[in-house]
Amino acid sequence: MKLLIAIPTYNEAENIEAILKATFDVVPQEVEILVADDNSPDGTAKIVEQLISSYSGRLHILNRPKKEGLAAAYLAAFEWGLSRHYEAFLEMDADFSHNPKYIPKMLSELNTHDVVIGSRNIKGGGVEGWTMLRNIVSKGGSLYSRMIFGCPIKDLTGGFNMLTRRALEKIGLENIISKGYSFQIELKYRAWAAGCSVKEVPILFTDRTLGASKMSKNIFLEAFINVWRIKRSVGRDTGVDQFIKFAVTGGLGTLTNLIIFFFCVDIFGLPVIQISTICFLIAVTQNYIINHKWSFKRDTAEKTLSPKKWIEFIAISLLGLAVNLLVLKALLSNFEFPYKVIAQAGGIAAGMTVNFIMAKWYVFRRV
Ligand SMILES: Nc1nc2c(ncn2[C@@H]2O[C@H](COP(=O)(O)OP(=O)(O)O)[C@@H](O)[C@H]2O)c(=O)[nH]1
Ligand SMILES: [Mg+2]
Repeated sequence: MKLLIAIPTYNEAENIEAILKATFDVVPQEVEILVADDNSPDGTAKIVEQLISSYSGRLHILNRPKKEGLAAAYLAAFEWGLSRHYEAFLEMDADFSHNPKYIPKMLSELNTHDVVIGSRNIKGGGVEGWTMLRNIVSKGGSLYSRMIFGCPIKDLTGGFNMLTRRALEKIGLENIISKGYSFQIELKYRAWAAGCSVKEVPILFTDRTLGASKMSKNIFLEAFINVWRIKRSVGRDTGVDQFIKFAVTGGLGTLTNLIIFFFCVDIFGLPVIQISTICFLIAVTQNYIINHKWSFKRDTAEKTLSPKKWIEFIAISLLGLAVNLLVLKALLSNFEFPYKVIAQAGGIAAGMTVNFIMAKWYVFRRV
């Protein structure tokens, strides 16, 4: 895949030459780099311009008149690449925080995914050289936005991300509202919300040794608030519609169960317990199929039905049943009910909620 590496720079004169060399050393021949410089006072752009001839067509520069923030630089770089022949894009810092050695592995994952994230927050990944505070800010930021978005990506704040042209088109760059660092969060969340398949690849992030970070308290606060604006702007619902569909599916399953039970037991006189078990399995299978194809269609990781997920779904259904019975028992032994069916309704509500959460976050979970 023809990859364009976009490197935004602001005062990276100390790093730029070395990072370009280190990157070109490890990537395939057809990979190119675009440096998007905001007229750095330290002359970063000059250095790049002098190197262009020695990389024979593989190095480009986008000179921007003034400092407009990370988001604007990346958006301009993406647009530059989209209007040319590139099929994939990589975001990367100029400061060696993102080790170019991970690029080939990320690129290979891009054959089967729309977005590949260099992730510090999964097994095998991590951060080196950061203060505890900076670590907490980054991890906390990822967790915070994950929770608000209801999105399972573990490293939402990171800036080492690869996206296909298709992913950028699905996101619709004109929709992006972030100006600063929340751009990284927004880009990934929008891609995921638009249905892109996302893969996290572990990376060891190393703090810069040269030059200064542009991260500040204001930038952090901006991101903190922006997460809510992004959520509103994307307008992805929080799962209420999924819950309703899930409940309808459960109702249909119960109906199927009762119909089969009626014919087998009441008409043909077959044994109650065995038939009831079979009815349960049939209803649960029906629920699995409808949930896969309808309630969680948006989220399902697998394109097709799978025996593994079917078994998982049976397991969570049994768990839901257990919760139902436990709550029923607890309610009956602790409270006085005029009708026991009220306690059963409570049990069903609890069981269904547990079931729904497990279905959404385990069985049908995407990523
Ligand atoms: N063009 C451009 N690049 C920027 C701007 N702010 C930061 N950068 C670059 O974006 C990358 C990430 O910034 P950095 O200071 O390393 O942030 P940190 O890694 O979060 O500490 C670096 O390559 C910076 O030079 C900006 O306003 N414009
Ligand atoms: Mg950096």
